[in-house]
Amino acid sequence: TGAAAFVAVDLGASSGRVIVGRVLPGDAPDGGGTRVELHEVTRFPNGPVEVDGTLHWDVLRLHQGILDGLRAAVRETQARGDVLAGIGIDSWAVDYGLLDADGALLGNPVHYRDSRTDGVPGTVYAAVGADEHYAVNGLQTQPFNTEFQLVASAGTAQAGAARRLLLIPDLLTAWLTGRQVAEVTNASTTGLLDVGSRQWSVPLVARLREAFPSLPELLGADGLLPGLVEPGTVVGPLSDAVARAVGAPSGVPVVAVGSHDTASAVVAVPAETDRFAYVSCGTWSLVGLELDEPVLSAASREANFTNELGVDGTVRYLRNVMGLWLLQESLRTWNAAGLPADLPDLLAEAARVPALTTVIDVDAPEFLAPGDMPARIAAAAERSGQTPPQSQAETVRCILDSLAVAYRRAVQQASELSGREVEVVHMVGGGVRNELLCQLTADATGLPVVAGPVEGAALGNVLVQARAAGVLSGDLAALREVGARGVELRRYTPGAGAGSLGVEHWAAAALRVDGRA
Ligand code: LFR
Repeated sequence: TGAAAFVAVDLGASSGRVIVGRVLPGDAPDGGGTRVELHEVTRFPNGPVEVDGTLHWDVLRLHQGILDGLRAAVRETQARGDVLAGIGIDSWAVDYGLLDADGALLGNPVHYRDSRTDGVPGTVYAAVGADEHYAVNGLQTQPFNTEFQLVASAGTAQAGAARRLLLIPDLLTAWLTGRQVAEVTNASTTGLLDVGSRQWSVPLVARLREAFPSLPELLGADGLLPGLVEPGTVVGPLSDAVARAVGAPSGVPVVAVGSHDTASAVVAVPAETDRFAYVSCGTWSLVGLELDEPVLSAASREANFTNELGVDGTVRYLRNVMGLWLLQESLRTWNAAGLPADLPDLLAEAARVPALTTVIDVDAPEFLAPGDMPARIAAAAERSGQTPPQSQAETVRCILDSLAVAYRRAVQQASELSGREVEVVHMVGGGVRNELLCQLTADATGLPVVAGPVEGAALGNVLVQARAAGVLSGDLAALREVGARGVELRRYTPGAGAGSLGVEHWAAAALRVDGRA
């Protein structure tokens, strides 16, 4: 008989992927040596669509991409004689679709980089304090947190007509199954969850509705928010209509995985000790630790560390670093201006630019919105009294060095604020293909870097499904062992790159970025 095959739908800000994970038994007599083989079936572009000055997601196009991917995955699985044993969807966090009383989508979901939330956190915190928030939700302040999006849109006709709010993966899951849930890892990015109880916070929501009476009802029988489920819960079988449309057998379970992509990516970190930090490296870089309990101290809040929920009762204690968005948006700007910009060439050239020539604070809010990124980087360099990058390669080098400086700060601070020692940095996600960035991360942190898997979120998605189906068993460590077996890992040693600088240079650069040197 064939292998158990699971479909992982992993939606990123710049592309969506449908990936099949086959769980292959090992040849050890005790069944040991089980591994997962990942195979990308389809990939489709994703990105913001601006209409009338508002940035949206083209969520119907994403749904179509999922259907096309499922159809191809079913065909492949059948050709191999495998058994299609589950489907799970993960995506970026915070964004949502609103449904009316008939269950119809009210407009296209708004993109988290839209400017409608500019200034909103300040308004909200003036009414319900930042400290009061953090004590309950443990969440970082980002202008795009779901809570702030809801306040920004309160009183609109659309909000008035809304009867249900579904986060993006939950919305797409509902379109596959007809069932509405809120998966908890992603719900933890809304701002409305109690990080300790892993339940919607009744008191915090009440305080918000008191302060902003035009906010719609959120909780209770008439509330917008559906019931919560933990990762590993079967939401329901693929609906008959969808099963027919994609040629799938009936009854394939659709599973709530760690539906926040970062939660799935952290499951796939091939850690062998609990003294690890991770950098989940895609459009964003999520840098932090896996903990058993949230860190809710004032110092943690001031450092804007977030306590997002992970699989199996864990907490993802991390900071959002602006990530490869800076590079993606630079390439887009150059291409739009008709300048040749080939990433492999630029990276090769950037590797020859001396390290730490120019470093900027990548997390400055001015980098969040789409637009001319090289110009914003040059302006930031100039403002801090440095020579702005003079070429595309220098701009790329400035981005990579500055990301590595930000990783260094985040790893150090996470360790200090939580009291957890860190011995190794794991990099997962598409960004690990960038070898220069991996080496710079080792140099900057002074720690060994283990890079891989590239499709971290998809692997974590498959591992959680496989356990829910009873094909795998055990705790996160057991899942990680299985996951690590199927992937190629690369190791980077601090100081070992051509032109690597010692860690003291990175410490000095971090002070420069902080304006303390
Ligand atoms: C990464 C990510 C981050 C979240 C950001 C916006 O893809 O999910 O974790 O902060 O996107 O949703």
